[in-house]
Amino acid sequence: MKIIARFEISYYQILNETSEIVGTLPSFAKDNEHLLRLYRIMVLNRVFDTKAIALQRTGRLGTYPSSLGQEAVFTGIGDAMLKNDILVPYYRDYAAMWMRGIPLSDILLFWGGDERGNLQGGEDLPFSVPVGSQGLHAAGIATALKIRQEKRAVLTTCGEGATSQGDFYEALNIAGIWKLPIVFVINNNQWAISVPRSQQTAAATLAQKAIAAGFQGEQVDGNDVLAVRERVDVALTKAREENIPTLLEMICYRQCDHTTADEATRYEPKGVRDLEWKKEPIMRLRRYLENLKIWNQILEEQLQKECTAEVEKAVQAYLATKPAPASDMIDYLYAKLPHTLFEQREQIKQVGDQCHG
Ligand SMILES: Cc1ncc(C[n+]2csc(CCOP(=O)(O)OP(=O)(O)O)c2C)c(N)n1
Ligand SMILES: [Mg+2]
Repeated sequence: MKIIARFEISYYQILNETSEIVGTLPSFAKDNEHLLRLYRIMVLNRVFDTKAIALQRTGRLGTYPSSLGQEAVFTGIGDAMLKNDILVPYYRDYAAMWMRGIPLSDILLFWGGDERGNLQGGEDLPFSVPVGSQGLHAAGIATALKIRQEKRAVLTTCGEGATSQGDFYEALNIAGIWKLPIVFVINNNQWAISVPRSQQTAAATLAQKAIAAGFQGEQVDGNDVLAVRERVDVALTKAREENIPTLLEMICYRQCDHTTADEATRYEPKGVRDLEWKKEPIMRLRRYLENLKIWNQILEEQLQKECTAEVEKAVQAYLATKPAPASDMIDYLYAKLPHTLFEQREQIKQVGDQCHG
């Protein structure tokens, strides 16, 4: 017997739970303005989530999945991506979407649902509610970029539950064998609705799922925005420059119900959330900024006010938006409408016009 292959999975952390630097400080993190920008976006993300839940509870928004406790993952991703890269998200990546130009009011419109008398997904948004299928779409896009020899990367996200879906493995496999310019990010928030990570897979890490596909997987502290930003940047550069795919497993915790339609107290063991809260990303960075003497209570209050005003503006725009015509659900699917859908479109239009008329 001889060993013919060995594999290791690394875990990356830069800013630890008690806000101390424990890893090599990347150059972006030596720029105070950059650190403040990351902090502001995470706070905006949290204020937005709080408001969206309030809208749902008062009957003005459909079902909403919060990103509470996961802000560092999506902020780090949004910050590391270049404008030209392509994000193929799932459904909690609000910070990344916002940083890439999607207005907060559009995110609200997406989740608007029937409560607003609107149709779910009435806006032409580049995100939907996939669980694991988006990896294949992302691999397809990455294939196109490679064929066209464009120096751009695709980044796709999913939850840890999604990694049990067959499509996920197929996407990794093709990314490995075709050497695609792609980064897979798993937001491992420990829960897939009521299914805990421990019941999702017998594998020691989710990152190691990349090994079978022939490329590197690594774990990153998903509560550490510095580590997230750095590892995503490294992975995107490898994708863009060398067509090397990477899988990043971000370790964090879902500090909220799965969605507003869920009640986690029915299945979540008592005390775990509080324990995990000690690692949460926003206070962690805030303490670090305070230690650097570039943040204080006055600036915090000012930021909270600014974020509230920005979210309020988005809410007003959302509430003032007329419901999209029902025929939109056909109109934005094809460049040229297939003739078999003409009749159906007419019927939808008539019913829709009656509803909205
Ligand atoms: C193919 C498919 N199966 C099941 C669902 C129902 N569903 C929606 S979200 C979800 C849990 C996903 O958990 P995870 O991937 O960990 O992401 P998280 O919601 O925790 O961010 C499930 C099972 C779905 N939308 N699509
Ligand atoms: Mg999950």
